[in-house]
Amino acid sequence: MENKKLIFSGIQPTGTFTLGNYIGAVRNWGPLQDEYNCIYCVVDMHAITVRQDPVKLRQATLNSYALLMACGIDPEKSILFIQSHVKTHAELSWILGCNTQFGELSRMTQFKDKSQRHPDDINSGLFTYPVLMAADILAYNADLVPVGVDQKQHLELARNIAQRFNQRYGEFFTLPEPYIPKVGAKVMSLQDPTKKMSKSDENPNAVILILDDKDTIIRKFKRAVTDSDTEVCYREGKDGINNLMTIYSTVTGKDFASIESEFAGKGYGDFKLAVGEAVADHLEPVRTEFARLSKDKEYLKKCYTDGAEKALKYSQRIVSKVYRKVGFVDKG
Ligand code: ATP
Ligand code: LTN
Repeated sequence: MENKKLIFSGIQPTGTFTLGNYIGAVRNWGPLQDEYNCIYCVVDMHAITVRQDPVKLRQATLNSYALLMACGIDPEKSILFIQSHVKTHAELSWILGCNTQFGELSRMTQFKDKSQRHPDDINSGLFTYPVLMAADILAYNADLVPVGVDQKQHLELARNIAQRFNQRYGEFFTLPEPYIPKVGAKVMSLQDPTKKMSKSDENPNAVILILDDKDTIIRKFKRAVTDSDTEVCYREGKDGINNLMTIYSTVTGKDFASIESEFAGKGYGDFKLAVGEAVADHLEPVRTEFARLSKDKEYLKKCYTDGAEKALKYSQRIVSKVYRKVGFVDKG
């Protein structure tokens, strides 16, 4: 690979990507390919920290892979693979887990949220989830990690684990930096704009899926919860409108001031319709490309097989050095 900074990121195949996943993370991954060496993966091992139906997980993993390509990730430019195909992630995860404190993991807000939502299955994988995420990143010594703001705490933990390892065993890991977009780092639910838009929301009207058709997208935006005011402007307390303005701004490239003047004197109805249309039009090429790619199973298979091979080769070099550093005997 060329001598550029290295980007790593991953997404869980827990369903179709939402507009939040798209705006906060995935849409930024494609443009980074020209400036950086990029490694992206579908994190199926993370997905099973919450119960999954095996048949659905397999399908969702393949769909997520094709969706990433449809969103502009080019397997010729980036290494694009499926996490469980590359054994070094699990291997490094064990070592990093032995350098992570129980107390640190107990403070993770995602663990607290998810264990509250699934009280009958607080498994140890859910608890050590951030260790596997640190392994994903550190197995490549990545410099930058493009994610939405909800992943910031996990990234800070990854940095702390790397730092501790370096102190114990000598400088080795690069400390990864989060790469969080200035606008759209946290897209909110359309039904409760104080809550993050999430794949696992049980209310379908709260979430725009990037494969929703135009009518569905417009209908969901029309029903979006706003406030009793009438003015389209970005202001504290107007969570619903702020969220719609953020979405509109990221898909049209317009700033808040020009959005405010565009809708001055118009009602929320006009604004919601405009947001719905802009989002649907923006996502149209993704839907078309996804439909095309999904038919070509052989091509997809070739891409993820090649991707896994490259990822293994790259990470194996790093993980075997880690094995040596911690005192494991060379296999010869
Ligand atoms: P789940 O509901 O299954 O936990 P999720 O929707 O939170 O899933 P992830 O696969 O955990 O999605 O996240 C993939 C990427 O999308 C991460 O970088 C995450 O920060 C980002 N992301 C997720 N939701 C949002 C959101 N509402 N706004 C901005 N970015 C988001
Ligand atoms: N935890 C992340 C997904 C994820 C990830 C990673 C992101 C797993 N491994 C490595 C960046 C880098 C999430 O839930 N969004």
